Amino acid sequence: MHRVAISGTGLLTPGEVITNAELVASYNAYAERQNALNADAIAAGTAQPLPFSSEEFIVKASGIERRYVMDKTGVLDPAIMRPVLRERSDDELSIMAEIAVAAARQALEKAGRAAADIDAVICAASNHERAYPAIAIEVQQALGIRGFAFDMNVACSSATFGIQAAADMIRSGSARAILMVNPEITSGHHEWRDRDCHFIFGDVCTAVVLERVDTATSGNAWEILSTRCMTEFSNNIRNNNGFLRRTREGHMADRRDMQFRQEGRKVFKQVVPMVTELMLSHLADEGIAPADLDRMWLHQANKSMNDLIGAKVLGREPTREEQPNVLQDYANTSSAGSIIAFHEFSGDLPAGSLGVICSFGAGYSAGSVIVRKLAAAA
Ligand code: CO8
Repeated sequence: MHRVAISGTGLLTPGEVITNAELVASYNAYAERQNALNADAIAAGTAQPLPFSSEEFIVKASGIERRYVMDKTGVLDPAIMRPVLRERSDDELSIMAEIAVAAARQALEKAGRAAADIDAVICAASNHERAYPAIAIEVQQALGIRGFAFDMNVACSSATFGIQAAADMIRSGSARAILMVNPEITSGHHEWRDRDCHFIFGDVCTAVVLERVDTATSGNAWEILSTRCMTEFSNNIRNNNGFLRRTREGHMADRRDMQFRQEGRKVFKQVVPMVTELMLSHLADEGIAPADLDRMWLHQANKSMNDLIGAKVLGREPTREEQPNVLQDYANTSSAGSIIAFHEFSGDLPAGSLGVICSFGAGYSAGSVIVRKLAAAA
């Protein structure tokens, strides 16, 4: 069995930013417009007016201040309220593959690896832009990687489940090194017209190179000591869009359940204890005391949720260094969130530091990855 390390990460941040002020102004203009259109039904009591959103609520309830998106104009246009992305021909690189390739190049460079060193590509994301051929195979071809590639989806936990799958393959010898990419164009399956969740998501792509410890030469390589994944069925985060849509009467209409929807308060209450238990039992089974952790890179959905999980795991309030958040700048980027935190806040720690990458979200699903920083190769 081989020991496995994360030896490089990459981050592609889209060029367009939406602040809370811009988002709320656009949503409120949409609500006003809809209320004017439905004025008669609202006056007759047969329809409810759409409520207005507020910046104060968003920051207080979530900690989110802005988000990056692939297309700002469409999302903010009260007559559109979704990104408008150019259709590409079958011969062009697809948009998910394009951002994945950009993040992957960075991760490969950080790891000091070339395409020839990689044996497999995993595209782990909460939605894929088509059924087949796999986005991962397109990325594989674009980078000139041999071996095999596949897509996988475990919503917000796609990246940690992808790390476990990759680590197990490297450990057992079926691949020497694996590239995992997480292109998250959440803006495409988000519901920007729903006041209760319109502020939650952002777009981004992360990439991770995993290889054997004995080949890792990067100055920021982290051995994967242990991984643990769990799932527990819940309808509290759901999206009913799928390939059977056109087989069902009425499903081609603009239906609310064909985009992301959630019972946010229930998710908060149920996921916090679930994740705390996962992290604590995982650490205990590996003989690691929470007090020995130098850093936790948590899923980036909600600041209060992270504060609570961090405090329950450590038994005291974590410092910002111990538990860095990126959600104020990126919002929830689904599976990429904990990887962005790791990418931005792992290089400063000395060799021997211990940390946990932890994701949680729809499914429910949660993944915990315990890592220790390796000494730089001589
Ligand atoms: N502006 C003003 N007021 C608002 C707004 C708003 N935008 N939204 C809600 N309110 C009001 C409500 O109407 C309510 O009013 P009242 O008390 O009068 O009824 C009040 O504010 C409180 O509302 P909530 O109870 O909904 O507010 P919360 O404090 O619970 O905060 C959150 C809402 C921020 C959504 C919070 O519940 C949360 O973050 N929960 C956890 C969510 C989470 O972690 N989800 C993970 C899902 S993501 C995932 O797994 C990936 C899925 C795949 C990716 C999908 C990509 C699209």
